[in-house]
Amino acid sequence: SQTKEEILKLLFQHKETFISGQAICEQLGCSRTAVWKHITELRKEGYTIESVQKRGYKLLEAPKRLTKEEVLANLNSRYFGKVIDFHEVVPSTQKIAHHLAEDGATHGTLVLADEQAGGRGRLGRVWHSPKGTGIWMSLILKPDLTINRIPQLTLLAAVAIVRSIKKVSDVDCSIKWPNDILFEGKKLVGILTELQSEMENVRAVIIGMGINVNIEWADMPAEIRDIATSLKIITGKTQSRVMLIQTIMTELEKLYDLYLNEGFEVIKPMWETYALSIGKVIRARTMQGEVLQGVAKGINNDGVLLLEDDQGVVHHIYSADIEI
Ligand code: BTX
Repeated sequence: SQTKEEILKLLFQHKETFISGQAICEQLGCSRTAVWKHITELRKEGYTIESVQKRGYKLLEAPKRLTKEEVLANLNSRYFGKVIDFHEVVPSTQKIAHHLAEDGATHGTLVLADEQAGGRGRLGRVWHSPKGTGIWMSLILKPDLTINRIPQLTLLAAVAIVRSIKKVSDVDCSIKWPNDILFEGKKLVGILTELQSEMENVRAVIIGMGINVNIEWADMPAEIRDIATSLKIITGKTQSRVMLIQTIMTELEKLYDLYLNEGFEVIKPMWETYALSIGKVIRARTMQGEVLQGVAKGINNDGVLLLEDDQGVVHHIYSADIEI
């Protein structure tokens, strides 16, 4: 129920301290008996909650499950992730986000799942999203931007995620244009940006983010074992999905505001500091199946990749798979 969720949020916010039953009642406008009833239910769900007379309640331990209350409890953003649509298991958060966006979901709504049974990448590829081990989420944005600027949002999201991973897990990763975040050549994060538009007008943008947080090597499907990694594999430690989601929401919002105020020009140099392929010989397989080889010169102000072939011709690449 709504009240139970609110109580849980308060308990997470006061994690190290006691919060009195009285304070909970006053904040939520419910009775002491109601509070006590919900605390009992939460205990049944696996929360260890200490209660001491005259001091109140203190959350000692939460089940390892991902919950939206824990994410919301200490979220410092203004819009991003302030409304969370959480699911234990879904086919794809991307699909749900599309429906919600059509039904008028607000800017910054986040669809989050503990497991995806039909997670997808670009061109209908599979994105493996095993239970309890990763961050599988889709952020709904309602930007006032023209269609040609939308690819910039993928690059912006990549910067925000790289920075958040550094903050939370102290891991330095790089970005492979356009949508992969790698660590030592292995894929840690995939980003899928999709949009809903009417003629030239963007109605909604959905940024899908798949982050391998605590997936272990042994649990990876065979087909990605050689190409994928996770924060746990890299650091040897279980990492907090909650903290990473919270950090990504704030970082992403900060960069997005900056982007709206000052344009992609300010995001571009940030992106370039993490970019992997600039100055290197790469092969680009475009979505039309064309293969181009040459030196990656960088990206232009639209976020388009510039590739110079051995004749000195510079090609503009809008979307492709890159081999380095
Ligand atoms: P992509 O098309 O660039 O990459 C897909 C490829 O990545 C697959 O063909 C496979 O080789 C590899 N792969 C699949 N699963 C994993 C994994 N867990 N870790 C590393 N490599 C993998 C990338 O597409 C964009 C992925 C976005 C995923 C998010 S999750 C939340 C949202 N919902 C949804 O269905 N998709 C997005």
